[in-house]
Amino acid sequence: MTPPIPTSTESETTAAERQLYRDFAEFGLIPLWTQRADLMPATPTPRAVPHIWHWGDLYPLAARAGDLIPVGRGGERRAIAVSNPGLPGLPYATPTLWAAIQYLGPYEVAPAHRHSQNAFRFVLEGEGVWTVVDGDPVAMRRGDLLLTPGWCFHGHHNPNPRPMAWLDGLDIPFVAYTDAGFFEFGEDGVHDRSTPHRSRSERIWGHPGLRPVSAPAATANSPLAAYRWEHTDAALAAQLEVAAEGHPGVLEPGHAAVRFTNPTTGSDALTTLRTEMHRIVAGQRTAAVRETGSAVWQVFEGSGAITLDGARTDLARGDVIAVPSWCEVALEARTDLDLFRFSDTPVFERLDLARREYS
Ligand code: 1HN
Repeated sequence: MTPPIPTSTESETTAAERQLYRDFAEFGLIPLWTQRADLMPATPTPRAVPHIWHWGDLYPLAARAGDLIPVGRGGERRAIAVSNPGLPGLPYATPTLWAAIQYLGPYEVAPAHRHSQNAFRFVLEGEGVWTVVDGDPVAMRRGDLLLTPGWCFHGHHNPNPRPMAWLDGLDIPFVAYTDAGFFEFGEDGVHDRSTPHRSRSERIWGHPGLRPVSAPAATANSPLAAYRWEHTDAALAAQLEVAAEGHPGVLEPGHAAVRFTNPTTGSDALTTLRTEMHRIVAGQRTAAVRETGSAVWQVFEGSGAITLDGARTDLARGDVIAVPSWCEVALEARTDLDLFRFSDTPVFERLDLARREYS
């Protein structure tokens, strides 16, 4: 068969079309019909990929930074972000979440500042640093979640001869993408170097089911600066205990979970970040689930494995895992397995973009 010979009308159309596309470009326009499948895929197609960083690699590198790189005004923090291989060159765990290991050496101080971005610290190991949040010194200990809500001044100081490292989580990529960020320096260093066991915020807000009558009805972010491991641990243990007695109260058999909430609203502790602790009993496996929005997990204690879109990897204490949107996740516990998880889910729920599917 001979190929069709273009008619003069067709070649003119083609020349006219080519000129049309050149003119679109010149006037800063892009037509939908060349882009539709990329703009609106049938299901999410994240650039971020599932990825695991091992604590055994993170900690020694942070310690080396501790020996070589001072902490002070300008850089502000000795925080080393995980960079998702699907987002090359960006200090982002996922398109919306920042996760970093931060290292503070003996007697070091990270100067006070504030920013629009919400932040928290989660302590895998060690203790002995105080984070001072709007003038309130908050002790950091293993298993604790410490909040630094957006626009609160905060600095850290280590009055001890031992270094300390922890996981920082922030909504930096989300705030960057939405051009919503502001930043301000605070006092140089941290003036209040006192070291109370309990912060003022915990003394006011840290009593289950009780709120001060004089406090504002609701605040967007939680006024409780510290969620202590002893409470988290007790809540998880009690869920499993109640389930073992034959009553409902856990997610799935052998899988307990708690969410850190704002005591003034019952919603997530931070407006942009969901924070949770999960406990999976040895030998149990969670159902495979995919969700819109992305998450980062850190193994707090125990060992097991995670399967991400069908690829299974062993997990050890301290491992940090990036889970992109719509990636199928299943966890299995070899020993009892405690995992901290944070995600951007509150944003997706507010915008009615949250979806979840069990396989
Ligand atoms: C920050 O203020 C902290 O306060 C940690 O510890 C990480 C990353 C970027 C910008 C500010 C902290 C940060 C950060």
